[in-house]
Amino acid sequence: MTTTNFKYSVGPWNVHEGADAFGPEVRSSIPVDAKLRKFKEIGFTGVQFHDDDAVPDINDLSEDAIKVRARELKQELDGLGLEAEFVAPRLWLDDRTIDGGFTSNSAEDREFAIWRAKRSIDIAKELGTDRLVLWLAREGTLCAESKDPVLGLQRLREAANEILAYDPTIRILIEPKPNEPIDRSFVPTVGHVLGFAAGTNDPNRVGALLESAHAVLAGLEPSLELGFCLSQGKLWGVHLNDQNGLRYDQDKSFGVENLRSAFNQVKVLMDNGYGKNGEYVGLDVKAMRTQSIESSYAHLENSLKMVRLMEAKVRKFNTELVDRYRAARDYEAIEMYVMELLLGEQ
Ligand code: XUL
Ligand code: MN
Repeated sequence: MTTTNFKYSVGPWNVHEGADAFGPEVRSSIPVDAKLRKFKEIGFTGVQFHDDDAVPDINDLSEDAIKVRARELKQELDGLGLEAEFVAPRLWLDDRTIDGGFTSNSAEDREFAIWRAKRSIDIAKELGTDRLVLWLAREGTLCAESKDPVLGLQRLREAANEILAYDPTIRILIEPKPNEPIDRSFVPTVGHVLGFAAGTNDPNRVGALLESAHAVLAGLEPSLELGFCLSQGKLWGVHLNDQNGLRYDQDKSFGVENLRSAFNQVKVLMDNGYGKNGEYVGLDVKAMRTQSIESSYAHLENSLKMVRLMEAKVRKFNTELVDRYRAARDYEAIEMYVMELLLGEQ
């Protein structure tokens, strides 16, 4: 029987006010400390932070003041029995990152991006984590000819090397996404991430965070993308969620679109001992805009429940039976067995 000691994590942005590209907020804001308490109550032990989730108004503070604020947050987390999983510089909101951060055509803007990445490392160290997540939101093109793709990758490599040199213990987890907000990303998939990692000054400290929806947006199957990273010892984080095909990034609750894929995602994690080096099972899910403030956390509770239900299905999976079907090359039988397992008929 496969056992797990999965630890679960979530970010403050996963409880939000419901604004989308076409309409404003529909729910009032919930203060971060209230969110943290609720996360713990629901069953999360890890918290994912953007730099400015951890230290609001980060651009206006001195480097020392940023560390002081981060230390205060660490105390709060300790008090709640929570851990910081990672810190990610929010490099897509500022006026100075309109054209991207590390790959912006403006040298001044690239410098700002590096400054934020270094401050994120300072915060991470204060919070007791060695994980820096880079979602490369605007590192790509809206207009194909606006950036040289080779120079873009070189700039990204220089940035990664500067980050690696800034702190000898920090690990970079690149979270790829093929599009949105940009049209085309320079690093659209985990395959690109691992190729990119190999060209940095310390490939052992550059790995991947795979988000299910982002793999679907690239037309790829998330469980295979997870398997690819696991086969290289490079799956250092996950953002489980779901996505209905090639649309805007939906961040749906885990498993609500594709049960079989959800099952296979949990299975590949469990079969390969994901978590044994302290990795978290992270969620990156959004509440639907229709929901009232009272159900601000339902998508998190539901996603967690779905992961756990899938864990139970994986434990029930009859490996001996499937091995026999494999030997007989009876793949129709395997397929039906999995359907019945998921439908509760096994
Ligand atoms: C964006 C996304 C981000 C990252 C963290 O699509 O997934 O929330 O996970 O910056
Ligand atoms: Mn994500």
